[in-house]
Amino acid sequence: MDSNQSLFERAQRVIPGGVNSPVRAFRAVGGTPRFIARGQGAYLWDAQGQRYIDYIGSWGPMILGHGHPAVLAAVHAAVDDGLSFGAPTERETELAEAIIALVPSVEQLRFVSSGTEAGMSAIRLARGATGRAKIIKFEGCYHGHADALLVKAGSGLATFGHPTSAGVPPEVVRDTLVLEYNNLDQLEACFAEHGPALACAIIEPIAGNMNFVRASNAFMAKLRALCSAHGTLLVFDEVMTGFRVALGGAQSLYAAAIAGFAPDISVFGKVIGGGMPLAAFGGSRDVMAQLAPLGPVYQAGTLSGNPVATACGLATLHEIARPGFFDALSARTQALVAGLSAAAAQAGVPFVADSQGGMFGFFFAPELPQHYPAVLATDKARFNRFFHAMLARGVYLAPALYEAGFVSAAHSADDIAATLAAARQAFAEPA
Ligand code: KE4
Repeated sequence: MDSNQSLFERAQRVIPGGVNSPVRAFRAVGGTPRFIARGQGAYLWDAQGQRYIDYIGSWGPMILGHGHPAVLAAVHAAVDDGLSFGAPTERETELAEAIIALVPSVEQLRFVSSGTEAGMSAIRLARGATGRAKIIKFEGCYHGHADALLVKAGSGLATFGHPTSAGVPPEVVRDTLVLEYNNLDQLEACFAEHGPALACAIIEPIAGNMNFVRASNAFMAKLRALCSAHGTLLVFDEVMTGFRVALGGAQSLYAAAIAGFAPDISVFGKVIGGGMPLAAFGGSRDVMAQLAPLGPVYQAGTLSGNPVATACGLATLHEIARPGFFDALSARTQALVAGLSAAAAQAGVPFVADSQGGMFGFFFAPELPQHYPAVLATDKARFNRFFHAMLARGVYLAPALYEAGFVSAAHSADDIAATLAAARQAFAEPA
């Protein structure tokens, strides 16, 4: 069996960086990426037969763990009926109905094949529905790699984006205004200056793409109020948080805390595909009526609503909607986070952690960051050492400081205990 290193060297000869998504290359943490041979339950096995407790879960989709029998049965049955038709199927309607039943703010939705495609389409829809060009995003939030969203500007008042990626011309990001997450003053100032020109504000309600940073209720309430006052659409990017932090997504948590709260457009992915390429964006009937073939906003996709992916997603949603699922998942994740904090405290290591539902994050810092600059100020070197100390002990955490972690329903109390035992040793390692 080839080693991870030999597989990595071979992959790099034919695939840029040896990976099909940059974060997989371990460049943030160093070392050799693990080439995964298979997954089962809470575990992954790499090409060398090494088993890991998996806290990435394919970056969120695998909320049931790998190889859930009901999901595999649904996928096998769908495969036998055909891989793709390019024509409508009943199961697309079933999955749309299932999602809409769980998310009151969504009356209609459209399936696509990735979170990027869903986020990109949501922005185009917001611009088409409002006839406006400018959009707000927040520093540290990631909404996929569509040009207009691949922007990271300096802090400070809404500024013209400076693309972090080559190939994104200035004219494409001219209308992308980047604000500091949780910064009420910047929000007020931006709407005061640009309000009538703002098509939408897109936000990760819990920012998993800067590890784990919550938008405060005050900030979210203000964002909602300013969007409503200026006719700007509030776009909730729930690709990561949807059906992960709660059955109704992060928006269900804000709706419980803020009277009448609801986003105008929601973006979903990851969990709703159960590990297959499937994402969606949705909103009110009026907004969604702007989409072709009904309205002037064009959006399309050869594999959108793919029959195998919808079977996988539907089976996954069916399982997570069972009574008690999220209570159990939340309790398991909270036990992990509390145990990590206790182990770090015992070792005298500055460490903070947080979780919601089956999503968690942690920082080597004295307190939880509230925005991207604070995340940047945490101890990244210590994070990287901890990552490798855990990997060496068979615990696979996200290989980057700016990523969240995920617990599945397959993670047992013994898996959490084994993780905490490894963490106690890792925290004790000399800095
Ligand atoms: P995809 O195009 O990767 O399916 O989704 C893009 C996306 C959109 N919105 C949010 C909030 C997301 O987290 C993502 C994708 N997340 C990353 C990990 N943080 C996917 C992993 C990767 O890039 O390989």
